[in-house]
Amino acid sequence: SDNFIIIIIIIIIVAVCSNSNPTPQCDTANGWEQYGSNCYKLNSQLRKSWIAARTDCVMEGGDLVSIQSAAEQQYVISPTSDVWIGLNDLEFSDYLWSDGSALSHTNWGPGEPNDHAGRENCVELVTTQNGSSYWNDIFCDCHKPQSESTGPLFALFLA
Ligand SMILES: [Ca+2]
Ligand SMILES: [Ca+2]
Repeated sequence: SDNFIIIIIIIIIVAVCSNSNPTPQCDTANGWEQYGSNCYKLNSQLRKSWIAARTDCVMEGGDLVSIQSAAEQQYVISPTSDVWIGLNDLEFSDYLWSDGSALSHTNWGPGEPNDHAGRENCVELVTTQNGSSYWNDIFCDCHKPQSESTGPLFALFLA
């Protein structure tokens, strides 16, 4: 029975190893783009609340984007001025990413997050005219982006 246990252990190890492919297969035919070890997609749905935007991302197998570094923030520059990202403090007093990743990098605008009226619990990514960007906490039931002409939301596919 010692041999049996060893065989079981080998089977378990093989199963784990075969699952640890670090390279995602981004569904480029459906608009997903690879950057680093993640896949990203501009969601063309216009004017959604944070919850509705996140639901769209989850339905596609991803989540609202989490931004882990200045380099990733440079990649995630919005062509519009206001799109949702995954950061929120809906459930806890600390800000958390909706995909469960840790908050390791921040890009708050001056004076943000200010939790205006005590109910700014979701975060928008604002891109300025010169191409820089910052985060602002804002009401979750705002409909983002406000522009009627273009309106991508960024989503992160969890490979
Ligand atoms: Ca808040
Ligand atoms: Ca704010």
